[in-house]
Amino acid sequence: MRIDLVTIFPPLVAGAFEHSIVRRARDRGIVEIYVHDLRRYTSDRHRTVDDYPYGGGAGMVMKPEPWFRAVEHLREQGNPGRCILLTPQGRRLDQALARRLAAEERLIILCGRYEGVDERVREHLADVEVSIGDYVLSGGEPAAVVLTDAVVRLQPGALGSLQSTVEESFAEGLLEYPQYTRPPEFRGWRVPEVLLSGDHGAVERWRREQQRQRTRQRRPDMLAELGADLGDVSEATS
Ligand code: 9D3
Repeated sequence: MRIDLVTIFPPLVAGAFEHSIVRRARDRGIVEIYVHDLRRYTSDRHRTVDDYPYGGGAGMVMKPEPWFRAVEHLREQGNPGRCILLTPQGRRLDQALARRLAAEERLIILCGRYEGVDERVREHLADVEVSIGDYVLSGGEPAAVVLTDAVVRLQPGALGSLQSTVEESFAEGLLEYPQYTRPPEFRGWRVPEVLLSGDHGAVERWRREQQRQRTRQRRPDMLAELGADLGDVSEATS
């Protein structure tokens, strides 16, 4: 997979891809990631990327021309890919959307800034608008880091061991169980006895129960979704 990111702050995103799983996936040739400076695609002496909003109002709006020049230039090289505009008004990122984007050959990710991006960019350049959640960021760059991480780790071979993928998909839909490592007692807080017992069946049951309790207490919305999914399955098979 190839990912191109366009931003006025390349260093803000580039550093995030030089460590950990994304770094390893790049080193292994599983994913190619390129970060492009939007200002390279301006044509005036001051490399202007924003301007005053028509109709007035506070703040600046990002001009359309540099975005179109950047994406059209990138698309001259091979696969047109899917163009994603990161914006607070986009579709909320979840694991299902991450999976769908991870299946693309190529993504071109646009990071907006200022008060917004000229509407013609979302209408005529972006294929999809994505938000990472209901909180205010200063720009699309942190969202681009989040989206890229979610998509890269889904690429076949990106995770070290097959184990992690299997366990992850098995546990999907529930929160994680509590995890412990040595020492067995730390400042008087003991690791639950069942984990020290060596009884693998009991450990498995305890973890499942912890997952269910935790999910019920903290994320009842996830249980509702899981229930709906099971309903779908039994309807389909009955
Ligand atoms: C304070 C300005 N807001 C007035 C309605 C609008 C606004 C514009 C641009 C708010 C934030 C931003 C910058 N954020 C993003 O570009 C962004 C974002 C986000 O803020 N939250 C979650 N996901 C994303 S993706 C891009």
